[in-house]
Parts: sequence; structure tokens; C-alpha cells
Amino acid sequence: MSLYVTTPIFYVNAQPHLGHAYTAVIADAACRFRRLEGEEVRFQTGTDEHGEKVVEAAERESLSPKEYADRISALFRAAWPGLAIAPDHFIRTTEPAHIKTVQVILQQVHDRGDIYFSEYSGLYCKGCERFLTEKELVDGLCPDHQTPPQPVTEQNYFFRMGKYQQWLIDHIKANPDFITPERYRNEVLSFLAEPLEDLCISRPTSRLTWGIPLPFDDRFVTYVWFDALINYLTGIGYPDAPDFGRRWRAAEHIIAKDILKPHAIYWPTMLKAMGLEPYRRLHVHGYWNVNDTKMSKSIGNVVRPAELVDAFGTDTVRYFLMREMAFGLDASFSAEALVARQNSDLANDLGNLFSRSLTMVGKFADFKVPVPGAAGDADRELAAAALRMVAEFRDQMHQFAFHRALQAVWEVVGRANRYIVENAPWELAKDPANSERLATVLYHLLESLRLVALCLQPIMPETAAKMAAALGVASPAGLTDHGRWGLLAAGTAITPCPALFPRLDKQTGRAPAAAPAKELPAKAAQAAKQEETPAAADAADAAGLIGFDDFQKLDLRVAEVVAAERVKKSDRLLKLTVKAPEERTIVAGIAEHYQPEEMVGRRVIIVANLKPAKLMGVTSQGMVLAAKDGKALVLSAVSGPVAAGAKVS
Ligand code: ME8
Repeated sequence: MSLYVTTPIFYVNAQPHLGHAYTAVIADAACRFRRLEGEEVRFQTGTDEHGEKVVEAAERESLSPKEYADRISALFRAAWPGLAIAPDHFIRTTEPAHIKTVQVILQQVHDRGDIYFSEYSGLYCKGCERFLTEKELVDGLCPDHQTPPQPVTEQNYFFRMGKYQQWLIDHIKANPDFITPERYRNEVLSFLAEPLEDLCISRPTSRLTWGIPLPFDDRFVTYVWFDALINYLTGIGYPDAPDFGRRWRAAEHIIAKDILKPHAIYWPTMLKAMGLEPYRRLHVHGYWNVNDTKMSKSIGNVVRPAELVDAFGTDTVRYFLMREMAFGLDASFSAEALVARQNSDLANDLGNLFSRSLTMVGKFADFKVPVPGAAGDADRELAAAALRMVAEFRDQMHQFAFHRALQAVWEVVGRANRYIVENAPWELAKDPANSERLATVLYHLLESLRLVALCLQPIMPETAAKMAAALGVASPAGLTDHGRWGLLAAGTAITPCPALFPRLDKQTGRAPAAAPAKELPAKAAQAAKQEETPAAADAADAAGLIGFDDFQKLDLRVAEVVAAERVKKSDRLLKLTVKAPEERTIVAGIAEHYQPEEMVGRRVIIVANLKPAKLMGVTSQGMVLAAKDGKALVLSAVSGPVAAGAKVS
């Protein structure tokens, strides 16, 4: 087995939300990707059902803990198919097999002398379900729950975690990939620089009965983490399954930063005490906020995956989650950002490219893959870029850098769109002498799209399947065999398909009701029209009108001004630093109308692809759009919250 991937098992004291969905989506995408690499993969998720928090949540609903856990666990299980998340195994910690495994392990570690009985006095946080050290408190409060921990003196069982501290430090240092990204590895190493205390692993039944009884003392149940972490072993049949060793060697866990300590410290030391090898890698992602605010029930801003899927569809949500969050860092969700991604990346960039290309193959090549002629520089460049995309995509996906993998794909989508504009197939179609050139251009477009669809399979399975079907290629296809250039056979029938993604209304987030966009995105329809009527195009030229393709050469973007100052020795010029989304300098002739201090924080529209020009010694990389009304000058702006860098079209 090449990869055994797990998500955390989610507590049943809350219903599935965006954060859970993200972890499950990336775990699913990682598995789909590795299957495309021809590898044997197993994917496990599930629910964590014991502990005080579950008892309290059940009491609030007047249910027994088991009834409550059954209900919420079923909600998690039911949430995943809507996002095309397809685990091989869904585990619950209340299953008899898991209870048995936990007890076998406790007995084993106890017999080896790594569990001892002792009295402990400390500060206990109910929310964390553990004792906190003085150092962890902020102003006397638990930093996560903002409540004062209670002084508790108890007899309990302890795991000799401290004994394995040096071994763990050595293991992390010897295996740079063990905890990724690096910031979390560093965080763990700096935590381990202090002496590691032993871990309290029991709760007296006088305080909690909803847990797994200790096999060697039935006055106690197991502490939730010692129970929960073991799910990763139960799910692959520890200790007896013949396949266990092979599967465990491929284990990679995905978690968010909130549960780094149990996974990076408790778990490897527990495994060591059991005589097992540690897992292979731990992938740690950041936290999703909502409109830059922490997601919480009390604020009422919890985002439910099912509602997103109903509103936007499976693939848009998957794409958004993987594109918007840089793996390892926090990200902010907003409906506006999701709509912006759908409109610009999916409907405009990808959808438009796909439908334009198919429309042209229909019109100019009778819906068949044409026989390409000799490739010129531009064609070779597109082919080379598409192959670089496949290599880069694979590389980034292996590293769990989903956002970078997608950037690599969109780089080629953008390039292919420019290739259409630069090669103007509709112009070539006017003269039969150009038929071989036309065939070559269309072939290069189709072949690039085949490779784009190939890469998108693990990210957007439905869309990739639609694209593959339209291009007449089998799906799913392996990356090694199919990630080469020139596999699309001339003569293959191309089937037109409806627009991959509708453009959404920015205000309502919905597709326009009577949308011709259902068939073709508006712009592609417009472009197709222009391609259809050469005579009308000539008349338009004469009238000074520009074609859609001319317009599309402009890269208009929303830019946020982050700094502004006057250009020395100039009354007219301001030097602006803008984010779009990368930082750049733009010199604007607006100093007579705007003070530098009123510029910062504004969102304006810029032309992002103007050749750089030097103005009074300062290089300007673009132009800010503004309206002139007599002597007045008014800057362009956007009417709602739009991310810096969003495309204006
Ligand atoms: O901790 N952003 O369960 P849990 C991103 N049962 N990811 C988030 C998130 C957010 N805002 N909120 C939750 C537990 N997650 C234990 C785990 S494992 C042996 C036991 C995701 O329901 C993320 O994966 O609190 C995080 O690590 C996990 O849900 C915590 O889930």
C-alpha cells in the first residue's frame, strides 16, 4: 500500500461544518490523486464519540450519549457524498472492535510498565478535557475556552510520555517530512525543548462513565485522546489483520493546527510504547475563519457544507476550498470570495476556454479532432507549458500544496486563452490556404484541455469527467500513461457539452434565471457570434468597434491600495503600492484630486497587463482607471467587497 490517509475523527458534539469539510475534501483529493498515480490507497474518516463534551451535548437534547452519538455520527457520514468525498472506511469509537483494540493496547502498555497509578493535583479545563499547566493559562484563563480551569486532586493512571521525549526529538530531527509544513514541525520542536510531563490517561467513573473502561481497573474509563488516537489502528485491523503492517507503514494523518499536540506528541510516544513505528507523515493545515471572524455557533456564522453544495455545486465548493487556502495557513471564507472564484476562475477562465474551443472545433472541424500539421513556436510553447503543468501539478499534490497545484493548472488555462486570441482561428478559417494551420491550432487547444481535465480529476471529479467525455477520452485516466503530449487521436468525435459553470450574480450568488449562460457563458456566446459572421466583423472594424478578443487582451483587476506617496518634483503624480493580489507599483496622475492619505485602503480597478513605463524616474506597472468629468477626476471603485486581484470583466 502506498498511502493510508486519515482525517481526524470528528467529535459528535457539533454538526459538520466548513472546517471538517475542508479536511475531508483534501484527504479525498489526495487519495484520488494517488490513485491516478496508480498507487494503492486507503482513506479513513469517522467520529469520536466518548467524553464529557458528548455527555453534555446529549443532556442538552435529552438523549442518552449513545442515541445522541448515533444521530450526529450519521450526519457526518451523510455529509460527505455531497462533496464527492469517498472514504474507504468510516470508523466510530463506540464500535465494539475499537473498544476491544483500545483495551488490548492499554493492557499491553500497562504490562510493559509504561502506565502507572498516582495522585495528581492540577488545574483542569473541562472544555479541553485535560489538566492545563500554569504556563498555558492566559490571565488565569484557558486560552481556548476563556474559562478558569478548576483545581482538581485525583488519583489516576498516567502514561510515561516523558520517557520518550528524547526519542521523539531525535525522530523529528532525523525525518524532516514527519510534520509538515515546517512551521508546525518547528512549533513541536520548540514545545519539546521544555521537559515533557507524563500524560494522565484515565478519568474516574465517579466523574465520567461515558468512556472505555480500563481493562486493569474498572473504577476508571480511558481519557478521550488515548481512546480516539487509536482509531487509526483499529480501522486497519490492529493487531491481527494480515494486512496491518503494510497499511500502517503508509499512514499519513491530516489535521488542523488545533490538535497538533495530541498528534505530534501523544500519538508517536504512544506508538513507541506499543512497539510500533510512528506514522509516516503528519499534514497540518490552518483554520478557516468566516469573513475574517472565528467561526462559532454563538456568533451564528457557522458555514454548513450541505448549504454550500446546494447553492454552488460540489465541484465549485471543492475547488474553492483547495484554491483559497494556502495549505498550512489560515484562510477566510466569504460568499463573495466563492462567487468571485466561480465567475473568474471557473466560468470565465476554464469554462469559457472549454466552450470556445469546442464551439470552434464544431464549426471549423466538424466536431472531430483534426489532424495537426507541423507545430510552430507558439504551438510548441503551449505543449511544453501543458507538460510542465502536469509535472508541477504532480509535484505539488505530492506535497499537499493543493493551492499551488491549482495555480499550475490555471497558468495553462490562461495561456491557452491567450493562444486563442493570438492565433485567431476564426481568421484562419476565412482562407482555405490556412486549413493546416487551423487544424494545428485546434489540435493544440484540445490536447491542452485533455491534460487540464486529467489534472483536475482529483480536484473536481464531475467537471473532469464532463470534460473528458466531451473530448472523447476515457476517464479516469492514469497520470503517468496519459500525462503525455499527443495522445488525442485525430478523428475522435468531440461532443459539445453545456457550459461547465454558470456565471453567478454577484449580489444574489445565483445563476441568472433565464441564462443563455446555461448553454454557453455569455462571453463565449458573444465570441462565437463574432466568429460566425466575418462580414459583420468587417463592418464592425470599419465602425471603430473592437472585437471581444481585443477587449479580452486587457487584464483588468481589482487592486487594493496599501501605500501612497507623492512622486518627488511632481504636482500630478502619486506613487501607489497596490495589491492585485501581488504587490506592484503604479504611478497615477491623480495628485491634484486625491491626497496620499485618502488612497490607502481604497479598492480601484487597474489595467494589470500594461507594459511597464517610467514616469519621473519611477517604474509604473499598470494603470489605475478613473473617470474624467470636466475638471473633476473620480477614481474607479467596486460596489461590494471583492478580493484584491479579482478579475474585472
Ligand atoms: O478535535 N478550520 O474533533 P473536532 C479548519 N475528536 N479545520 C477545522 C476547523 C476550522 N475552523 N474546525 C474544525 C477533534 N476543523 C477530535 C479529533 S482525532 C484522533 C480526534 C477540522 O470535531 C480540523 O480537521 O474538534 C480539525 O483538526 C478537526 O476538524 C477537529 O475536529
